[in-house]
Amino acid sequence: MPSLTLVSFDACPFVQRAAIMLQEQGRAYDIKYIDLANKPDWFLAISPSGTVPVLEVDGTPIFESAVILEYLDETADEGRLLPDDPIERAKQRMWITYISKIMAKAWQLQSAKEEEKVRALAGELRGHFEELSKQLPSTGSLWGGDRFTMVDAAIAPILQRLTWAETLEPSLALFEGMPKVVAWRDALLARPSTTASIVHDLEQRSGRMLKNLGGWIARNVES
Ligand SMILES: N[C@@H](CCC(=O)N[C@@H](CS)C(=O)NCC(=O)O)C(=O)O
Repeated sequence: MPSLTLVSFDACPFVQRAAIMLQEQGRAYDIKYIDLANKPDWFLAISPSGTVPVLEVDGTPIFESAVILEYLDETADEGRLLPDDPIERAKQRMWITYISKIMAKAWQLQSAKEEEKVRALAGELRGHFEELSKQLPSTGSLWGGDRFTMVDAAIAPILQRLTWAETLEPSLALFEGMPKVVAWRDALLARPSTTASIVHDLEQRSGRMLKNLGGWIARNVES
């Protein structure tokens, strides 16, 4: 098996996608944390867009979280997550792309300084979750029913952060009236791979980071 090193920033949901996949597969890996505010030269040499995650495979860098997920799936010992049928594979890839766009909006909601902007983004996010809700199966609480899929790995970090955002500002009601999405969120947040893929105090650290950025939802967080 090749040696795997995940180049990481501890609060990054895109890194967490890769860490969830590694945890689900039970693979051994090292983590190298970098400071995104002060990117080292060795990092910029392997990540042309300057973003984490990067997965180093025996020293070869792979960047872009969705590509890393696919690499890990293709090299799994057993239990591939992407199905054999090309249409079913395309469906997972297209919803992962959709979710990646939601992640950008979720970050804007967490860091926006004005309440009005936060409320508008919350409305847009509710629309996206309604769309996802229509795709969820009628039985089981995961994207694939009882089966964990790559879509689950891709969305878990953002469902986790938006749940933390709601703890700070319950009136956001991001999942109100969407029982299937709530069950999906609860199942993913309770999964060992979700908890094991982050530093244990990330919720508190993220709250302080958002407060320092002037985020409206974090206005009451103690610094
Ligand atoms: N499309 C990229 C997005 C990764 C991304 O935006 N990572 C953020 C941290 S969460 C980053 O590295 N930002 C650094 C920067 O933009 O300077 C992926 O899926 O890997």
